[in-house]
Amino acid sequence: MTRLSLTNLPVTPAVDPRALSVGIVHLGLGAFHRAHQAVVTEQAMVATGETRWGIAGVSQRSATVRDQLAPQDGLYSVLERGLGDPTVQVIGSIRDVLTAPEDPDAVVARIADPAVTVVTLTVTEKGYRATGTGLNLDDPEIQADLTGRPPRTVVGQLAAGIARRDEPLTIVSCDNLVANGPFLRKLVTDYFDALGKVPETFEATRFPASMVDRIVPATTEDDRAEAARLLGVRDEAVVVAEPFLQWVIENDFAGDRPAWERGGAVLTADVAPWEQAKLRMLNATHSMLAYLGALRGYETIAEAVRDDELSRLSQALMTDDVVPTLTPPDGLDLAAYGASVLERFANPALKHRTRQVAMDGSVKLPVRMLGTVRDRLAAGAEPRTISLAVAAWMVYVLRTPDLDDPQADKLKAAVAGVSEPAKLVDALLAVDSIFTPDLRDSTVFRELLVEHVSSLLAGS
Ligand code: CS2
Repeated sequence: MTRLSLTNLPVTPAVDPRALSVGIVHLGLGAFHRAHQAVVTEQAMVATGETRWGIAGVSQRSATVRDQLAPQDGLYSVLERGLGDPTVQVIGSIRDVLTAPEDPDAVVARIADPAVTVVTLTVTEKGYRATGTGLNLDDPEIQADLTGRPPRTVVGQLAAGIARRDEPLTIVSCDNLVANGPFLRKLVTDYFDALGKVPETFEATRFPASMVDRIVPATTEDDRAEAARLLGVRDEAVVVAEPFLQWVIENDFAGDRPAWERGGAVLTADVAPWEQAKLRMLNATHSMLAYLGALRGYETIAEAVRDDELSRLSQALMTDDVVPTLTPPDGLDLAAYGASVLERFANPALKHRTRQVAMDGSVKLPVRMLGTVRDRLAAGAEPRTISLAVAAWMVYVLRTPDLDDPQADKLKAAVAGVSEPAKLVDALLAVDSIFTPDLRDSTVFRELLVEHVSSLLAGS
């Protein structure tokens, strides 16, 4: 079958890709970016007629995405799977693809390009190479970047790009982190401090926070076949997504930016309440369903949330533990939001695997679960269901031989040979890159964990 490309265009992209110039660099060219920011950016250009917001996407590890996109002139499709028939849309906003390990200098040169005024990032939690409080200066890749080699880490790339610019830049983190913008600013500051020199343009560099939301499971061969059926041409780079898409961005830019609000995003003065509601309600419940679901043998999140008990627990997690910790953003009804999250999870067409959501627990738990635990303990409450979610992760770590986690070796070593509930809880609570002393020392939390781990271990 012929391959999607500019000369084989079954569905015309909403903008003419040939007319676009690059104004944005995106670090982390995974499926999420292609189903989210790249779509909103394209829609913003359609609405305004602007052509200067083409994207140069950077893959941080392998050349797979470049090899998929290059023969297709950067084009790819988004296969939307909702309750009705799937639909497909061809996206043309990605105009250049770089593979960082092959040419790290080219990445820095792109960030330094005066035509580029915005850098966006989706590099996942672990891509930031942070400790709980700042940049992980013990990370060997950070140390190697600090010696002055062409940078390989995200923070190193940003710092080198900023140092080469005359005009200030805006850097928008689009990862699921608490206060992602200020957090990234702190990491880049730590990097410059370790270097011992801060470039003049850093002062004016902006790091707006942003909240992103769209469920984007890994693409399967079935999805590629479905897209080919709908398009009539083969697309190796297709991404799958639910119909829902949300992007809330703090309106704090150093220079020009795309009119993302014309492409469906919300620009606001304060992202924090949106972000907190999303991380604590959606992402925490997602993770709990992933761990409990995987332990019950469910392949997908949709199967897990259709289990009556897991559905009830999801509801309890949000209502009893999370909602009391939140200050909702204006106009957001938290009960309705929770119900809509569960409906989205139940979408049977998405086939989002529990294993995929379960990965990288060591960096996800602190962001999506432990803040809720801390707040409930401080309020003198018993955080029952959120503790079950943490306990499910503990049992998952114990039971999963090929754990997919940046700290897998450390976690597996901690639980090796452990079979008693209290020992499992203590072994994992002692991992100080995940649990802070206040949590480790809480008898209420520990007792809840031991109780839940006991019943999970006994249950199968
Ligand atoms: C998920 C998220 O894999 C995960 O950890 O919880 O990727 C989730 O699908 C997105 O944040 C939804 O916006």
